[in-house]
Amino acid sequence: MRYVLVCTDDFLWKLLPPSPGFHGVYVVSTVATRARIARHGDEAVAGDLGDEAVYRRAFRTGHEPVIVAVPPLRRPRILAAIRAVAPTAPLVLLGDESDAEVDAGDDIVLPRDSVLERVVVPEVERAVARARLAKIRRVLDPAARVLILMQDDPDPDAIASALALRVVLGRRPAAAPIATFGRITRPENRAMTQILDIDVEPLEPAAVSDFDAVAMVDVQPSFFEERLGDVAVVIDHHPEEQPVQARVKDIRSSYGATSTMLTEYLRAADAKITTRLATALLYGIKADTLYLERGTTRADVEAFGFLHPLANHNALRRIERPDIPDAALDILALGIRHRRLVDGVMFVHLGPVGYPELVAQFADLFLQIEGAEWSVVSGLVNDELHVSVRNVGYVRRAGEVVRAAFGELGGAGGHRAMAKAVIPLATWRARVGGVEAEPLAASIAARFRDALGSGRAPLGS
Ligand SMILES: [Mn+2]
Repeated sequence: MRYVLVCTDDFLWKLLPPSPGFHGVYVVSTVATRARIARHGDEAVAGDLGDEAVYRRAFRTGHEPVIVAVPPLRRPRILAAIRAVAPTAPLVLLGDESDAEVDAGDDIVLPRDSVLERVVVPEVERAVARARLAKIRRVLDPAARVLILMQDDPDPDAIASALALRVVLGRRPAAAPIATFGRITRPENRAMTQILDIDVEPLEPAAVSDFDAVAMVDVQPSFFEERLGDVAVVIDHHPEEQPVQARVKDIRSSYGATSTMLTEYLRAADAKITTRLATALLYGIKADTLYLERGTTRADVEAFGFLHPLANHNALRRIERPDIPDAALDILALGIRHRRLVDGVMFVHLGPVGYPELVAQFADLFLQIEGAEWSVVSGLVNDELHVSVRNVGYVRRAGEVVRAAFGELGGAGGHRAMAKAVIPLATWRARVGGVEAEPLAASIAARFRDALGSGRAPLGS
């Protein structure tokens, strides 16, 4: 795009020199300045900035964006001259201390503060990240084998952060394995490691001594029962409840996700961010912040915006919506046949199901049925009754209703739009009644409707 840059001297030429995406004509006051700019092969015109004539030579279409940096006292005449030639050109004024009083009309005034805020501060933050990174590398680079340790049932934020740390350190998997003392239980998290091909190793605590250094992500030493000895690096966003003993610690509890912190490290390091890594980090931020709804800072939104175009959204969809096994379709068919939609609540009892996640998956599915504001899907898994609840989001909090309906019988809770209860069948038999399909479904619906009806006020009022 061609610009018209207006300034008495060569300040704008020095501040905004021509570049591949940015070229134009510098409008200056003196022939000497024009000559200096022209000697460098750049385009300039000279003349009285308060006179239309110089702008007739500078503009070609009259629609070129204009950037103006001139002393405040001369501004009114100069702007009038520009407007006489190019009345509709987009115009940005570089401001100064007197700008509070300037009425710029439709023009944009770029206050001096914003240069600090938009140009200097982000670069300072990058420099801070680089300095932190240098500290981490000084501690970890001498180690032949670095253990990247996550919590016992690692979640997407932990897994993505671990993968990112390995890239930040420029290490191959063997030189920095990603490990947990526990195992990954949630199916979406297992799907994440499979679809994105991330190697998470189960590790015995005793094996920690085989490594030359331990780096923790999304977790702190005090979260472990095991004693871990010397910890080299801790990068985490959980509040520091006990002082963390580590050679380098970076704990930012205002952040929604450790993945956000690692995204900053990757950018500071100018590391190559593959599609796989971007997808993992984006999922890490999404999962920990409930799609930027919970505990989100500007940094999380910034990292999210940076990663979004780099990620594989097909892979993300496959992770978030796990496959439904063929055998589950018969269970689904049974559920569909016995479904009941009552006052906007879709009740479905599936009977015995192979594993608990199917109940949750079908709860998502049944919420899509026309007229359903809630879906309440139940199933029997081993000796437990699982109830998954979803709602459209603008009604009462799901977690609250589920606690009221089932809290006295077992584990129950959740968030605004999703919740679940898990009740031992023995408790249900003793306290409520039969666990055969019909009485069970009827009791679940009755308890849920009671809880829903007894709510004090709908959400948002
Ligand atoms: Mn986290």
